[in-house]
This record gives sequence, structure tokens and C-alpha cells, in this order.
Amino acid sequence: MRIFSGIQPTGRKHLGNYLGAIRQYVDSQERGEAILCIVDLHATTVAYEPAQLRERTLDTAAILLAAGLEPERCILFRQGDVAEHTELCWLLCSVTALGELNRMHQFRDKSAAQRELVSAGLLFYPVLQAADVLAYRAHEVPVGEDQREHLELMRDVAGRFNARYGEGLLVVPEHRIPTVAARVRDLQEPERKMSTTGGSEQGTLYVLDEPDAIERKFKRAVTDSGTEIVRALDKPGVTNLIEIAAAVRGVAPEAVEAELARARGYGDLKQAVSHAVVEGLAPVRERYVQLREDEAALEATLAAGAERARAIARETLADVREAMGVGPPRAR
Ligand code: AQP
Repeated sequence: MRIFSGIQPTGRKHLGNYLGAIRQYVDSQERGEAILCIVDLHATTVAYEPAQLRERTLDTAAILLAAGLEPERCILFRQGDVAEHTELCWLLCSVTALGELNRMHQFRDKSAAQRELVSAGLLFYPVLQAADVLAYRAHEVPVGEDQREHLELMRDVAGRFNARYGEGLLVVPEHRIPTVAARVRDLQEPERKMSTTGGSEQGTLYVLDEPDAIERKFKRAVTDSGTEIVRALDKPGVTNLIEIAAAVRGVAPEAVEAELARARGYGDLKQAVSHAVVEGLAPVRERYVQLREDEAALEATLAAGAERARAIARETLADVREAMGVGPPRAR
């Protein structure tokens, strides 16, 4: 099975990215042929600082490696190094409905937040995302819950492409969304997801936060009325903390609830989740510091990954161009 996913090199990676996506990437190395991409081109769809983009890309590469990606067991590369992604994006536009792009929640939320320019890139974000995955004919895409809508669009685009240009040309991928912590919530506003662009410093827990910052953020986390430590629809704050503790430790949320059944209140829950997260992230932070220092090694890893990725994507693009009648006929 081939597994593909991408992550933006925007900002600092947070606990939502880690539990919803990065940990799944690491597991995918056990389950199949894992291809992971740092999507720098996607990061240019909103206002950004060009001088920071390469830095952020290396930060993200170092976090992924620190979390457990091994270049010998996966393909890790930078999107902008493999031009096939942008070419396929354009070709997929022929079977993408403008109305569908307009309806995407991410586009609606992010376009409303742009102060100067709502770029066409923001609208076409899901088409480039579809191209990322379809270029590798991946079977599965590990993502957090917030990407479900884009994955549905991608499946529609792939199905429409095959119906128009030839059955079996592209693989229609399945999403893989974790059962626990698929949508980690902001610690200060648990009604919304933890997010790179939308949240506050206090509400966002970063993978590289020091233990005292982690403890402080959990101590101040917003909880709900009542005292019972159980997951419930009217307890988004408590539910979030239980799910985080369970996901970080790799146990069921029911186990966390059972352990805390005799707790004195939410203070005990906050202490338990804080302890679990400090323990869980410490090895990642330590490895990150070592890996991030060696920029040449990080660049070399990404370049080697891009070469392997290109070899796969090139084949797909040759089939797609042939089927679409683009360019000269394929040499036999
Ligand atoms: N809160 C979350 N809970 C679970 N999974 C999450 N993901 C993002 N937020 C949560 C998953 O992380 C992966 C990478 O997302 P990205 O490439 O969009 O990176 P980002 O821009 O840093 O993530 P954000 O926080 O989602 O940015 P905003 O909110 O600014 O758009 C994806 O698989 C995503 O599902």
C-alpha cells in the first residue's frame, strides 16, 4: 500500500499537527510505502515572508525526523522540488468544478482572514493538494479531521478524471483520520480547533514548547462546568484534555476516564495531561535540537527524497499527458 501526506511549513508545529498527522506519518512507515511532503508551495497561498519559508521548511523537516521519520524507510521531500505537482494541478483543473472550490470551508475561513489579497492560490489549494496525492497514485492519506472535505473533493476529482480520460489512470485514495484526537482543540477556546494561524499563544501547544510552558498552558486551559471527568458534547474543554492524554500515551480515552474517576477535580486532569504531554514530547524536542543544527544534512535528505519522488510522479504525468492528448505522443 502506498501512503502519502503533506504538511505545510507554516509557523511552528502544534499538538494538533502532531497527534492528527505527524504521528500517523511515522506509523505509515510500518504499514506501507510512505511518501511525506513538506508543501512549501501551499504555504505561498496566504501572506507569508519569503525569507522565512526556507527556514520553516527546514524546521518542519527536522520536526518530522525528530518525531520518527527515517529517510531509509520513507520518501521525505519538499513539494517545490518536484515540478510534476504543479503540472498535474493544472491538468486536474480541467475536471474540477469552480463551485466546489468556492464552497470549501478552508477557503471561506482563510479568505475572510486575508487583509490585502485573497489569492487565486487559496482557491486552488485543494487542487494542488489533489495533485500532490494523485501524482503518486497513493491509496491512503493520513490527515486530521479538518482535511476531510478536501479529501472528498480529491476523490471526486480523481473519479471524474478517470471517467473522462480513462478508468484506472489515477487511484482514488482513502483518507485515514485518527479515532482519537482527530481534531485537537484550542486550549483557551475549545469550541475551535488548535490552529497555526487562528489561535492565541496560550491556547496553542507547540511540539517544541519547554516543559514549564506546557505545564502553564494546561494549568490555564479552559474547562467546563461540573466536576466529572468524562467526555461529553457539552464538555468540549474536558473532552479535549482527555483525548490529548489518551492519544499522547497511546491508550483509550476510557482508560484515562477510569484512572481519573476518583480525582478531586479538573486540576488533577490538567496535571495528568500535562505530565503525559511533557513525557511524550521530550524525546522529540531533544532530537529536534540536534537535527536542526545541520542544515546541509537536512537539505541533502530533502534532495534525495525529491529524486525518488520525481521518479514516481514522472510516470504518472506521462500517462496523464498521453491520455489527455497533451504534448507529443508517448515514445513507444
Ligand atoms: N487541531 C488539529 N487537530 C488534528 N489535526 C490537525 N491538523 C491541523 N490542525 C489539527 C492536521 O495537521 C496536518 C498538517 O496541517 P497543515 O499542513 O494545514 O499545517 P498547518 O497550516 O500548520 O496546520 P493548521 O493548524 O491546520 O493551520 P491553519 O489552521 O492555519 O490552517 C493536516 O493533516 C491537518 O489535518
